[in-house]
Amino acid sequence: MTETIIELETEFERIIQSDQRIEPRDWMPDGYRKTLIRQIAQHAHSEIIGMQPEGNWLTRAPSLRRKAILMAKVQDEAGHGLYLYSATETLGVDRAELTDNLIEGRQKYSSIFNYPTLSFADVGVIGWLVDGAAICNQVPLCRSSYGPYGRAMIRVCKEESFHQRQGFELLMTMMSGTQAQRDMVQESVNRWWWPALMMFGPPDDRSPNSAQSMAWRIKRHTNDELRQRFVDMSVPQAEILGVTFPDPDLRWNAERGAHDFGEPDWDEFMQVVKGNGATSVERIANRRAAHENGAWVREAAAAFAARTAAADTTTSEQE
Ligand code: FAQ
Repeated sequence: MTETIIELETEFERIIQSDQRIEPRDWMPDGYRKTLIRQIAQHAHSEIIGMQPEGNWLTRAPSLRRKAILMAKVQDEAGHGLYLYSATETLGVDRAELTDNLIEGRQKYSSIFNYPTLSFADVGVIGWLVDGAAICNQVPLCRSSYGPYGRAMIRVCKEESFHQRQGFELLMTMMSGTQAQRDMVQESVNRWWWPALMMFGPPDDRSPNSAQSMAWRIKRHTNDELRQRFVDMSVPQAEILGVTFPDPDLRWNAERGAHDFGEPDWDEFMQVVKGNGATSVERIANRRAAHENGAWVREAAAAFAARTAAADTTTSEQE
């Protein structure tokens, strides 16, 4: 028996070290399974809760075109949540259980969705910076060692890239408008910049999961590496737009070949992660209400499935 477990562990390690994929039916250590469930569920919840901040502007989009674009984007986020819940289900947990974990506060979702969307410019800035940060973090996850997660991420990333471009295009339009529109964009960038940097998670020396997740090749880069990549990517884009980031320490460091930047407020991050963000209570209350209001749909679908299965059994018995 012990020998068998050693053999299974050796085979698992061989697959990881040779950059192949672990698939649902493969043996995996309990810790690997738990880590994946934690991360993928948190990611799925983020996509679903992430529909709310932008959804807030659907009824007030300034034109039919902007409304259609926004509606399509918000629907895409729902799709991402569903692929990710499906990926989590391959690890042996039920989606209903994950939803309960979210609305009962037992599982997290991204800190970024606990901030309010105060102007329509926020729709553009979320597309540009939040989807931009999401892409930076998620492109390496396409090579995550767990097959269903990596494959789900490929489509998610394609759609997120499109979202990022729509955000940038919206902001370019506003920046070539009136002074009031330009001010609205800058004010929005000022509010979202630091929360966007926090999306990458705590600094590496305070990230308890990174080392093991990197060893298992679930994560491919540390939180700080990805944060740096995002800053370097965003600075030239801000110059093209004509906006600045609210960080007096942000400057090019020729020696490092990268930008130096200030420290995000990690106390604020911890507060938000603990559920004390500006909109934390509202986000979960909305999700809970949507779940409760959808109970009749789930019951109807289950009743229909049971009736169809019973009819199939009767037909096959008669044949
Ligand atoms: N917010 O040890 P680490 C999107 C927690 S999708 C809240 O570094 P790890 C699309 C972490 O869970 C955005 N909690 O953790 C969209 C852990 O707590 P635990 C979501 C956070 O897992 C765009 C503790 O802190 N993306 O935006 C956060 O190795 C627009 C210690 O941290 C993903 O989920 C945070 N920001 O690294 C939708 C990507 N950061 O569980 C709508 C996949 C950390 O031990 C509109 N996830 N924590 O109690 C990941 O890459 C990783 O999970 C990290 C965190 C990098 C987020």
